[in-house]
Amino acid sequence: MHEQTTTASTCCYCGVGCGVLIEHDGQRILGVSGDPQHPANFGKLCSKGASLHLTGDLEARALYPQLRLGKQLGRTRTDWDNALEHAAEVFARTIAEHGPDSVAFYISGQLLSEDYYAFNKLARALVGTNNIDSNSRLCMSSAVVGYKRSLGADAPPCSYEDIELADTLLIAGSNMAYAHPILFRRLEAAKARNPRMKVIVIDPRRTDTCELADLHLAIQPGTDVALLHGILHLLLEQGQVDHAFIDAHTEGFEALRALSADYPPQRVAELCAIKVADLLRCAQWIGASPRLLSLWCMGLNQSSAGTAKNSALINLHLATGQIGKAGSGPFSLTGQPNAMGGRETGSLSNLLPGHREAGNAEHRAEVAAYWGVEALPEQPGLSAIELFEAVGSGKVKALWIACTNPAQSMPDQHKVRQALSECPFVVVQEAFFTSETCRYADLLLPAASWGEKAGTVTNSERRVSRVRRAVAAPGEARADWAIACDFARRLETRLQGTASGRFAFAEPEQLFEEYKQLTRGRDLDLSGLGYALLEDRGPQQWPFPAGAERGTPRLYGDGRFPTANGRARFIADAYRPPREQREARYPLILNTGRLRDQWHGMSRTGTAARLFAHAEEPLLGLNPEDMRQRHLQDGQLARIDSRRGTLLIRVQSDAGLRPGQVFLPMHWGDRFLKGLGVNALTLPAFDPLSKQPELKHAAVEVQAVELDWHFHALIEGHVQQRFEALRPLCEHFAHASLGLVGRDTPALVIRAAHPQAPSPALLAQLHAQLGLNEGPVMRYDDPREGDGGLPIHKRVRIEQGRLTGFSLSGETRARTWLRDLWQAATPLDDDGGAALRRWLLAPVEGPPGQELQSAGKTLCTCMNVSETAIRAAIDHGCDLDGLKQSLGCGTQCGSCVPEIKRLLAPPIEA
Ligand SMILES: Nc1nc2c(c(=O)[nH]1)N[C@H]1C(S)=C(S)[C@@H](COP(=O)(O)OP(=O)(O)OC[C@H]3O[C@@H](n4cnc5c(=O)[nH]c(N)nc54)[C@H](O)[C@@H]3O)O[C@H]1N2
Ligand SMILES: Nc1nc2c(c(=O)[nH]1)N[C@H]1C(S)=C(S)[C@@H](COP(=O)(O)OP(=O)(O)OC[C@H]3O[C@@H](n4cnc5c(=O)[nH]c(N)nc54)[C@H](O)[C@@H]3O)O[C@H]1N2
Ligand code: SF4
Ligand SMILES: [Mo]
Repeated sequence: MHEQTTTASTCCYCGVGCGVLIEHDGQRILGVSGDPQHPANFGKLCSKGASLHLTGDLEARALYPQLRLGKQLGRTRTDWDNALEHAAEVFARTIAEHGPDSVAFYISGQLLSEDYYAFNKLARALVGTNNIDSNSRLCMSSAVVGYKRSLGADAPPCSYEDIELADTLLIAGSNMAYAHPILFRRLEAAKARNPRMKVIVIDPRRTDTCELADLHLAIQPGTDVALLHGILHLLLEQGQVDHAFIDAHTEGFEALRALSADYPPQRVAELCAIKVADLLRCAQWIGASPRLLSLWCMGLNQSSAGTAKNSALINLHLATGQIGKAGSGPFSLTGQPNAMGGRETGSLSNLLPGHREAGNAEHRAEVAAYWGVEALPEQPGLSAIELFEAVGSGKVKALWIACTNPAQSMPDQHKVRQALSECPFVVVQEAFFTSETCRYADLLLPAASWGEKAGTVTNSERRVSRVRRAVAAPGEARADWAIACDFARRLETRLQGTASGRFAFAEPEQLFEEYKQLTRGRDLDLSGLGYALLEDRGPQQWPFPAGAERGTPRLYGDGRFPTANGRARFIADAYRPPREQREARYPLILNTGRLRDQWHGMSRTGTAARLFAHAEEPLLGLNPEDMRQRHLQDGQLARIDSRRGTLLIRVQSDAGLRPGQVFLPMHWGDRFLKGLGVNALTLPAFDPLSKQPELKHAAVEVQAVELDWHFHALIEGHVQQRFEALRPLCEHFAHASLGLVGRDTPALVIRAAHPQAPSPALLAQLHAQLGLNEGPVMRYDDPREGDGGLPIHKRVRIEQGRLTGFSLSGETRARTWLRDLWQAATPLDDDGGAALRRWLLAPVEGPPGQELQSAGKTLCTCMNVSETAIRAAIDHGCDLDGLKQSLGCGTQCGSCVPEIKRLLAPPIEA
């Protein structure tokens, strides 16, 4: 018997960095709840955080090192010793033959600071390359450049409590209702307390975040710089800039003033396709606001003008003196749980630990001296897009990937996949063997994951929190820092003859202690922090220099900025349109982003059936008018093409999208959806300064496809095993998607479509893998060939009097009804059941007179309340409180509240 106990840690999803209490018995994680003591969330969790204990199915975990010795061979299990000796041998040989820049590391904002530090030291001090970049390149690098250019250092100057203290909030390119839900809850509460608070949302789409907006500027995608300069133009005209602040604390205003003259309201309204009146109102609120806070995320960063967008937004704060005060400032929201830690430890190719620059000789010398090496490499390192290009062209011959899934998340997948398959040696350090990138691993190293590893992370408000270990890692999985250090020691021996002791870390705390000294005296000074202090006093905001009593909630209150002359800088970048424009062949613009309940490539969230209830399969959203023009119906299959790739996917009309724009969630890669996922379509163009790719703007076309043969199946139990067995079969079909459904008992759902029916052998294989070929299975087989019809095959599995699986091939009308029978566990062995049984194999949507109960999507994941039930209650006159009381929806994590509000008061479309 193991005692049940609780370990405090931090959520492993978004950059809000909520504190979680992990309930466990030392072996298994049994539950999670919000940590009431944690200053990010004060006990609350969103739908993802609250279901952490339901994710991470062991059957999907990488458990043992696996190695293959030839690209044509399969990987076989090996031990750590052999795995890391082999890796050290290949890296040492490659470095000896082709130099240190022939190897590269591609790491992640989901690593802990200790992991990050270990990898950095390994790449720069031991290998001698700056080829170490992270997925933060796809995420935060425009914000990094934005802050540094404008303010002198990469530091978001605000605190979460500023959300509560602001009078006007400018939310630009952030769907925080989905992506930073707990901050959105804080904003909801603050606005409820202070109805005079104004919320302005700048987003081409109408998102759930717009539920709080007093003004939604649905700008043409990519036109933010024009809009922000246009606002400044109006502020100047209205005399609403703070000249005293500008004179005392900034430089470069004249050039910006001159530039902003080019952005008069009429021109800006046209460029952005918004009303002049809305632009005026926006500028009016901003100019009159005593406290202006702006929040932004990927709508600004993921752009070929990402740094210009960041700078243009920061310009507004400098021009109005809205920085360094409570309730004001430019506050970039970080995406991943430790995107900030990556920036601090120097984990982009152009950075060094302690907010230093790899291109700065003095900085290199400081770090080299601290690490006890002669020098650090001068040659600039490759950024993510360039790095994969160099892999593709053969310049990089050994690649180490940790905690990121580039075969899903990088743009232009065809090229990325090509590069990965041709690279002589790919190491993938992963917690889940299921990720798309694992397929390309010559060496797969199993990593410990959330709940199993210890260290620190920094959230969006510069707050350092402890991540603690609750249970042991499964199989032979090891912590990321430990893998990096073990490899480093072996590589050192091969490169230098002996191990220097530079990687002799036994505990993550030792890494933290070593790393923090590199921040001493720098803007992010962490030298006063330590595990013991974090233990005693809880999470702390940097800077926290040695001897400090407390952390620093707000920066720049004295108007001094960490630039050479202490002044912040106005940046005058003109508006440039996005790289790819509409044209006759590709008349639509593809926007991509997050859903509420999925996380990136779904390696973790994709193991929890509950998290599919809000969005069961990936749907391409189009404006109703674009649907009509293309003769598309909701749920129909369509083909989306860009210059780089194609995807077959179902479409859905979405009045929140303006004509000419389409939206695809970023989550479904080729594991859950046949094809190379959303990034088959996107382009690798990037911002010239931040090198962040333009993931939100690709020219595409969408057209209906008619596929005659359709297949729909559901099977309960062993979902991961079945998934692995069924996924390869999907390659035979033009379209296929897989997902999970259910709450207590998960089931696998598979949908496929093809121009013609599959061979009997293939169908038999499908049925075998679904467990529908033998046992208590009802069958219907109609060969109907010759009269233009397709053969029809149906299977229904009934165990202990209830339906536990079914497949419909060639004719799928009953799919929703059968799903309902499964979901409701309707008894099929009593009298009523006998009446239903007759209809199970019939070519009907359900028995006559039977009203389809289909719940549709689940809005409230916590209380399991469907959209259908909520609509019905609204029809009976319920308001939000009534819904909460009668159905319980929205009473737990609150993530569904914006969507419920939308049902209560549908927006009036212009
Ligand atoms: N549920 C969930 N939450 C997450 C994540 C997740 O995978 N799932 N991932 C985390 C990570 S790593 C990140 S980086 C964050 C991302 O968080 P967000 O950036 O908030 O999320 P996205 O959906 O990527 O994009 C935000 C919005 O940008 C808009 N947009 C597109 N183009 C433009 C434009 O040109 N201008 C403007 N102003 N807006 C535009 C999109 O319509 C979209 O609504 O989320 C974090 N939180
Ligand atoms: N089209 C489009 N593409 C995008 C975006 C977009 O908005 N649109 N957003 C971009 C952004 S902002 C981001 S941040 C990226 C995210 O893209 P990725 O970094 O590829 O996303 P994840 O799926 O979170 O990958 C993390 C991987 O690490 C594994 N893992 C989890 N825990 C651990 C651990 O403790 N150790 C190790 N070693 N592995 C672990 C997970 O199983 C998972 O496979 O996607 C980018 N790509
Ligand atoms: S908002 Fe949700 S996903 Fe983000 S840290 Fe908090 S609980 Fe985790
Ligand atoms: Mo991100």
